[in-house]
Amino acid sequence: MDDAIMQSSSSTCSYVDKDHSRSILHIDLDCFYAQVEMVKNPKLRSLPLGIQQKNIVVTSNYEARNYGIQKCMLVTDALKLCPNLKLLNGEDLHEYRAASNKIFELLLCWKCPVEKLGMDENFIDVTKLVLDKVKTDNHTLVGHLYNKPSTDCPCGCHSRLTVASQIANEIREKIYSDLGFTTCAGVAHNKLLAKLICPLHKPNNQTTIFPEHAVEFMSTLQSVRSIPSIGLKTTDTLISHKIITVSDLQQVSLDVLKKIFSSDMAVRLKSLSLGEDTTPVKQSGKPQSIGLEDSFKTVSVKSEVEDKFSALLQRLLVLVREDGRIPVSLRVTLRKRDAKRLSSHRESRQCQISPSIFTIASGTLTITDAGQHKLMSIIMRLFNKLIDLSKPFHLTLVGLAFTKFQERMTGRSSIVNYLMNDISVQSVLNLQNDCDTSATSMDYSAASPSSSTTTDLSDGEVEPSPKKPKKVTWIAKRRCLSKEEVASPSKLKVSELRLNSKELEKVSELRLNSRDRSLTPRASPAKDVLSDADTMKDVAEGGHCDDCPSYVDKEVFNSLPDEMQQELKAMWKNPSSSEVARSSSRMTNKSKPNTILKYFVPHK
Ligand code: TTP
Ligand code: MG
Repeated sequence: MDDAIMQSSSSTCSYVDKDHSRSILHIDLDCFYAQVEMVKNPKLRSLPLGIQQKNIVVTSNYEARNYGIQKCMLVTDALKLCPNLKLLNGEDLHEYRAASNKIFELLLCWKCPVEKLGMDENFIDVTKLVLDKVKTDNHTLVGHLYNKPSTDCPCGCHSRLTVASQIANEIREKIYSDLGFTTCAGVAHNKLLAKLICPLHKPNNQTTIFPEHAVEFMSTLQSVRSIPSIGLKTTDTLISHKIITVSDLQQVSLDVLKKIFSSDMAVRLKSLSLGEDTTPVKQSGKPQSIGLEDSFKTVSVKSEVEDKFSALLQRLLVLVREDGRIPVSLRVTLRKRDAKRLSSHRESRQCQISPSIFTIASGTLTITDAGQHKLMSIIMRLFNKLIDLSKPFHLTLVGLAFTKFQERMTGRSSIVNYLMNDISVQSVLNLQNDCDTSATSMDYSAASPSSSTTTDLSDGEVEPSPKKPKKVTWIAKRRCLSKEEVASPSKLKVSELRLNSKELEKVSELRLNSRDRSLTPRASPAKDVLSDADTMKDVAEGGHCDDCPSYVDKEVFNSLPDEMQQELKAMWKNPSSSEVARSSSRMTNKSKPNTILKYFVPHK
């Protein structure tokens, strides 16, 4: 590296001034796919085992690693190193995903923020837990420590991280005893160091690093690419300026970096090189999209593409069922090979789909043959838009992903939130006969999840994004809705809630759209949504909860989440304070979005 752009990093010694208050764990499963197979079939443990995807060994157990087998090695090369290598096909990720979810759920038991990173890694912010425990007893560090401390840090981080190492050990033991998986853990005061220190003693071990050794540890990393948030493009730019190792990055002056990158980026790169990272552990929820891809040599015939999509769809539907949310958007991806240029590129198209393609049976998301047929026709329509079939085409990958979802159940505390998802869907339905043709030129950009994909709203499958209810958009789209598409499984909530006659009476001059209700998928006749006649009569018979008005169906009431029951009870006690009542009072204010008002349509 040029001397001219180097500077002494004396500031790197001032770790004492920095904030070390957090205690972060990074937990990584050992040889994950191979372990899943070994847990399933313990006889495999004593064999060198490789997990094969296409012609690559994506991972292997540590027995196989003793032969020099590395991740992502060609099968042919791996077999040269270890002719006895037992190979299992790992292209179906189903069981790996299931194991990953179980681990994540187990980690939630510690009641700390858990951030899932890929399938076999998780961050856990145990700061609060540590603060509770650090006051008691003397603590001994568990596992390895990256360098012995010369002096104690005045902020007390050594004690805290020592306690964190005990918690890491406790968590790892629990994962092993409950699920049978061995793990590695990194313990540090930030995510960057926890992740980077984690693999230092593999497998089945853990390492802690104190803040004072951050700079020195980072300087041991050979490539700037080792830093997780530095991608390929940034690496290339750094290398083009002869900044190759993390040590180079530590020493280059901030001014020089600012000439290459934006000011913020330069500061971030500098901080990372010194092992500084303030990003929080963000509690993970369900994934934003669920997708699968299949790559192959070349496919140039439409019927073959259809077969590939059909197989992919079957596997994707299994994942969606496990997830439990109702998909409302579907994306198709193709990788096209340009034979002349010897290059490939990806293209995607997506469209919104009706939640009514899916049904709920005994609380489980299901899809009928007709629904699958419908999805296949949507997929092939998107495919036709991506490919000009009048010309030859060569594909090397097809992908399918559900990219937006509608929650079926919410744990949210407000009854208004509970109704919100339905509101967005039902409003589309209710607008069926209320066309505003002037809205056809509306901007649909809100529906586009990313610039890399094309949102195609010209397809028949149109539903608004539940999170972004835009009335005008729905109006513009509603003409595309076919009859079978207008039912919404989410309306089950309405039927279960049974907004009753008394509530409806409060909503003078309004009625629930009976046509929509008759299309509710799961509802049994007994529990179906109210008919027009029902809306005007007291629906409840039989027992009633003590605090409920007589017209409330006790069974339905009891099936609601506790917080919602409480909210309803409070509302019945004091109607003026309730969300529903507040919503009711806004009945005539059409400009207010997301109120219960949208549930109802005025009599024509
Ligand atoms: P890793 O955590 O990188 O590897 P690992 O868990 O198998 O091994 P280690 O003990 O070193 O942590 O990846 C997790 C899983 O992801 C791995 O078991 C297989 C899969 N994987 C791929 O599918 N493709 C890849 O390129 C890599 C690196 C992993
Ligand atoms: Mg791993």
